Amino acid sequence: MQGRIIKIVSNQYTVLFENQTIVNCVAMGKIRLQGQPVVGDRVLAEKLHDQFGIQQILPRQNELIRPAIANVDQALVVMSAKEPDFSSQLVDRLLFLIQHAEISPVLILTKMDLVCDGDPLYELIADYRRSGYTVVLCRKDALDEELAGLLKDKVTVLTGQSGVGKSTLLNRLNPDFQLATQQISKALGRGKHTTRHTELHPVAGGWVADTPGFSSLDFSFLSAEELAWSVQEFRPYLGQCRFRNCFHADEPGCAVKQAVRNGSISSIRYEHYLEVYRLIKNRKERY
Ligand SMILES: Nc1nc2c(ncn2[C@@H]2O[C@H](COP(=O)(O)OP(=O)(O)OP(=O)(O)O)[C@@H](O)[C@H]2O)c(=O)[nH]1
Ligand SMILES: [Mg+2]
Ligand SMILES: [Zn+2]
Repeated sequence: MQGRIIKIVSNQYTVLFENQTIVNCVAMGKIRLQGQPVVGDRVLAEKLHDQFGIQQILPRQNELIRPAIANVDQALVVMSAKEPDFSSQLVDRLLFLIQHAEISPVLILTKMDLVCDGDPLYELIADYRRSGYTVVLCRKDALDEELAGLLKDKVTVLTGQSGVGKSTLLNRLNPDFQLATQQISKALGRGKHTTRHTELHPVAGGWVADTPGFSSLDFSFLSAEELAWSVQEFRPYLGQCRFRNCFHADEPGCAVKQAVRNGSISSIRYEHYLEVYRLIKNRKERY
């Protein structure tokens, strides 16, 4: 039987089969050769005695490392306007990692009820929209119709820092949910991350993975070449630089820098690219 892993808790794999039944499975020893199964994996499973065993992980269409998930149609970069403060540096770093995985990103701004008209944040929002990103604004006590429309018939992963309101969004979209959110867990005296595991939930006619918020991002597996390719806005200009191995930093005749100068590429995104580029370069120099 073929299915998709929708939840993993220690050695228990919850699989949604093609006939829409949801069954707890164990992983057979031989699939360890294929690496660790992750949420979103398409798998083949068989009934053995009284339980189902996952026999094979089918090839992944795409995958993210943190949160660990495979085969998603899109990733929502969830960032709060306030509490924690909006950081376009963090958003851009997430965008680079998501685009590196060839997943399409959508930017979701939560807690817009905490922002006044005329806040400088609106300039940043306009900058993302000019760059071609879809930006959805969300607030407490509002209908999220636009967001619901984006989720229909798709598999979506939520990514973003702890406390930005990922679980709150899903609870609002589906009032049947009772996903734990930060206030509740504070009362329980738990640690910083309220959501403890990645899980796909049926929401608004699609499947959405709530994930634990991250506390740091990892660029250690990315080369400088891969980074430049991970900036969506650079792609039309790559290959037009004077030097074939241009990193769009100090080189003359750089088509990317020219596009930044004439406003076709956001200078904010370019600065954030340069920061990560230097991180990667300095890491190399240390070895
Ligand atoms: N004012 C306001 N508060 C919000 C909004 N969305 C979420 N919050 C609050 O933000 C806090 C954190 O929300 P969570 O949904 O737990 O955040 P999370 O992203 O799931 O956090 P982790 O599970 O730790 O990654 C909660 O106290 C929410 O009530 C919003 O739109 N407006
Ligand atoms: Mg959560
Ligand atoms: Zn260049």
